[in-house]
Amino acid sequence: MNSTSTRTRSGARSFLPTQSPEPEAFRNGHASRPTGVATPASGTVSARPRMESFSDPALETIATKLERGERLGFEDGLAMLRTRDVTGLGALADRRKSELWGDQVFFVFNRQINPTNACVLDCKFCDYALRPSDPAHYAMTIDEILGRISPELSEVHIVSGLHHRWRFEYYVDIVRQIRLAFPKIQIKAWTAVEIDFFSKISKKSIEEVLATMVEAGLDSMPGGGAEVFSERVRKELFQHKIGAEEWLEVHRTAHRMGIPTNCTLLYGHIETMEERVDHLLKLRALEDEAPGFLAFIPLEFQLGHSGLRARSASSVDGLRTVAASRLLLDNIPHIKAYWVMLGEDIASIALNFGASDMDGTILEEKIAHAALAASPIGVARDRLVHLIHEAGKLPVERDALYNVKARYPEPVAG
Ligand code: V47
Repeated sequence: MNSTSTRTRSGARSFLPTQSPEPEAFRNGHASRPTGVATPASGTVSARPRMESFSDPALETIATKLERGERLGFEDGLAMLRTRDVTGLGALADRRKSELWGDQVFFVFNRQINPTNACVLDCKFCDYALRPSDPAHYAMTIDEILGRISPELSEVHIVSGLHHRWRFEYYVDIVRQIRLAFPKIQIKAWTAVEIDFFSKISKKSIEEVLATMVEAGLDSMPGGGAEVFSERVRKELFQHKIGAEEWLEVHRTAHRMGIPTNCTLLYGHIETMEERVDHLLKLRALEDEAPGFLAFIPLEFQLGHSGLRARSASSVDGLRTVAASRLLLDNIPHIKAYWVMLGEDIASIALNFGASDMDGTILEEKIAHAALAASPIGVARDRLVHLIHEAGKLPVERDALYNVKARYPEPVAG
């Protein structure tokens, strides 16, 4: 593990680094070693004098709080999401990110697999899932799933629809057969929504479902399905899906069992800024209570055929959301710039707005592309390395659990 993990009595552990980044991350002229000291769960104690100046007085207040190691609150979150001084906010978030990770930006050689798009939930915002009665739906056999995997991958990321006929044992077998065929590949599988569904169809507790998955080969869990923790939005857009309490309970249980997970926010649809901030604070509270998040991924809503909005969130809104997340989620190690939904260019810019991870090569993205995302459906490793270099950062290839696999220092000119 790249970060020093700190275990609590329940088995939950924080992956936030307890020390400044290793000096070798700063070879090849990639920035000087940061002087700030990251203090988990309580913001930052910075040894550096303030370099930023702000046109928005709210950012002055926030910068002062950060210098004092004070935690940011709800009003700070709102001010960050609304500020017109987006570069000032970005500078603050980039400083915090550098205190945690230096100039390193992480990515993984991975593939996404979506075993079926048949789903019993019928969420209004989702263009990927089809009703079970729709003859156009697909459902993969285990051989079809295995056929998509090659041994060089570090991670497979599996997210599925909730199939009307598949039994719990089939979902377990997907994990088991991948583990048997590719013992070195880490398996990041099933969102909290799927785990909750498995619990219902198998009549097992969340803990039993997770234990069965771990025994079959699961290494970590992705962060999807959280959408936005608002009952108002849930009733409007995804009324049959689990709400905040159940989503948080699945991740709480996973963390207590020592399973690392991610978390997400789906933004840019009908949610308010207040609902975004409330969502972020609920994630932060869970990480305080039962640590175990590796990364937070802000997912920009892709309009697709949903008709929910005339336009997608602006690029500036995307950058503010990344930066505000970095500063509010002071106890979560990484913020991902998810190039699939942000687009490659904005994702590369987001690496100077607090993001420290680009997810990965992905190779076959279906969810955002069903909703007409303009990004490629997958990218080569070289492309991610290039996007990270373009942002002036140091690309670090990792595995699913953030063990470092390779560093890609910029070729020295001349
Ligand atoms: O849960 C569905 C969202 C999620 C749309 O954990 C949409 O490392 C945008 O969670 N526009 C799946 N988003 C993706 C996801 C994810 C992606 C990358 C990394 C990780 C990780 C997790 O996508 C779903 C849902 O929240 N989604 N439809 C849409 N039209």
